[in-house]
Amino acid sequence: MLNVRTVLVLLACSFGGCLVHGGEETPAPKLPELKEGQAWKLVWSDEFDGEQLDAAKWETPEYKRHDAQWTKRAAVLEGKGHLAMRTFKEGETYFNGCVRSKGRFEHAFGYYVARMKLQKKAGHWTAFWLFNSAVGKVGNDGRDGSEIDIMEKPKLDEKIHHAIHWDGYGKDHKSKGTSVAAPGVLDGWHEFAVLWLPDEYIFYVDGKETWRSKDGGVCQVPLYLKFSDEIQFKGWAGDIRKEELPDEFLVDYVRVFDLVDAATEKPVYPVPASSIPKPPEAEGVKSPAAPEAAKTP
Ligand SMILES: [Ca+2]
Repeated sequence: MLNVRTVLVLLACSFGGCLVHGGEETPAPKLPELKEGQAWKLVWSDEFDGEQLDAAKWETPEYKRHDAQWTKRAAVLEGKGHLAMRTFKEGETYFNGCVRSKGRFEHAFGYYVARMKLQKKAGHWTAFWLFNSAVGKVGNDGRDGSEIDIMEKPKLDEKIHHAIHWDGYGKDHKSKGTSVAAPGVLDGWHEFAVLWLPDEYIFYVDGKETWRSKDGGVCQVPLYLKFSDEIQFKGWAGDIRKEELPDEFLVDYVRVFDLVDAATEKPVYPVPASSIPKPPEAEGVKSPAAPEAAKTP
């Protein structure tokens, strides 16, 4: 029999699109206001339910990254509907991780939102970002590829960092970023998002606009999604060697929405095709190999 709370949750869900997993209620994200005749259409998501990270959506690269080792063991589902991104030490080696939708989902434009609970210890930083190897193309500003840092959290303060990087990571590297106030961000769950339009990026924390940017001329090519943790002993997040580990950050969901015409459900702007090769249509037809990315920065 339905109790009163269940009925209330079901009612709330039918209007707001919330989900209940792991016995915990997930509120629907606060999507930006729509113009007359427009709607949001969910095009990709992961709720992180179950026990195993979905390999059809994510890869988990393993290599030395700054002063730590990225390992699959640091990017796991913790069984309560969350992705747990862990930071730990074994012997003298620090481990953390990365998940990325490379080769699975690469998209341009739309609203990208994740609900996250941040780390508790200093000396490492959380990031939710969009990337592909085209960021390395020098010239044409960032239109031919930009790194979009939806959020980075390097310090245990009440701020969130947003940034755009383009034209590689060498002498031609350009970037623009900002730190914004985010009261209470170290406690509980928070939403981090970017609305990527063809002519502007608009960043959000908990559904409130925090920054607008047209830096780099706005990326026009599909990017993949990444969640990562990073450690630099002498970096902007402080020195992790002074901290007691383990630590972690959690991701409750990530969702990508296209801004569409409410009547036709077609995006209101042309969305460039993904560069992910399609499977062969007929037997004997070989699909082209995926272009190998340059060394991921
Ligand atoms: Ca460029």
